[in-house]
Amino acid sequence: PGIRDMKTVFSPLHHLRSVKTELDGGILIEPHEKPSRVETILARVKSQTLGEVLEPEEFGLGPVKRVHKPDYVEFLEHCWADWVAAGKPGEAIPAVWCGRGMRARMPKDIDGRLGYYSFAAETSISDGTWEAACASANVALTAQKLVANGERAVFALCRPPGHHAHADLFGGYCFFNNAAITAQAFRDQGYQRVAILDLDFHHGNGTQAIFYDRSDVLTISLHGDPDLAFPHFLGFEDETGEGEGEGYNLNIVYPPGTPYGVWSQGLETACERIAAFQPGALVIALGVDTFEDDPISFFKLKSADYLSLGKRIEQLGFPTVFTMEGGYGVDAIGVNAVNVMQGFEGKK
Ligand code: OKP
Ligand code: MG
Ligand code: ZN
Repeated sequence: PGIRDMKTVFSPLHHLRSVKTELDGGILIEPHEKPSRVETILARVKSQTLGEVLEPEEFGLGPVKRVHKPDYVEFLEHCWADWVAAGKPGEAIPAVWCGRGMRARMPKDIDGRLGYYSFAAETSISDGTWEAACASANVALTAQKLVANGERAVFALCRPPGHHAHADLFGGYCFFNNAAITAQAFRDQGYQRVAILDLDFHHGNGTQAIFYDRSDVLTISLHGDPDLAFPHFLGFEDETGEGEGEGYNLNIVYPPGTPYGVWSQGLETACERIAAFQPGALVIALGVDTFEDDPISFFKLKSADYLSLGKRIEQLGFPTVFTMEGGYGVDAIGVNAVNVMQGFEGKK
């Protein structure tokens, strides 16, 4: 297999995640993270004949539980049924958290458990969320298996996204951390070092937290300054890892209006760090919400910039899995995401 026929893994089961609500600005809006996002990207994969499109294999919960806590996985599986059984009229939305000075113990009541297992309120849960989250992890794990079996790079067209999910927290539209699950799968198959580079506009807080005290998985994220952008409570540049992991987390933050010419200097810094680390595999948490017209973000990347970005990642020379993260609102997310792959392939 060459690099000129990149495979895409995609599951139609993503449609099962079809919540009607996102809490935003004090009202419930139609979610930004909606099914048409990945259908737009898939259509572009096909119209550009990027390469074969495969459905995922079933990996079960084993590789998911290598990253996520069993009680969290159990909570997600039964959350919607528990919510309905409690007689709630709408979709499941957390509304209470363990604030400073309160006790971080898990309550029995579904409202209490929703708060215990989340860090934000914009991510509603309804029927099918669990199934779609499982399918999304299977998409990533299928891409991981293909790369472990010799593919140079594979595009995991995941939905829902994953990089905000911690070992036992959902939020930011994420439930299972697909990039972290992918990296851990490489580790469990004997890869000594794995790097995760998060290019989504938002900080990959879940990914950072999962590997924060480890030196075997290098985590790097470029993102909007958390003082001004979600997730607000993690992602600052003084977060460099702890214990064994000291020096193995790197955050590069940018202000509103950042264009590719500035952002790409951070990409260069990230690439140099990854090259020094010499991972056996690379996972790119790919968001295209860095685009100038993204409705919820504030960088100014243009469509052609995604070709350059893909080319730079290819130059690193490591076996690579791309997991799809954010990118909203506009038809251009198809062009932009696939431009990364075509830049990588050197086709355009
Ligand atoms: C998910 B991913 C907007 C607040 C932001 C959550 C953003 C989640 C982004 N009013 N809400 O990283 O693209
Ligand atoms: Mg990022
Ligand atoms: Zn994002």
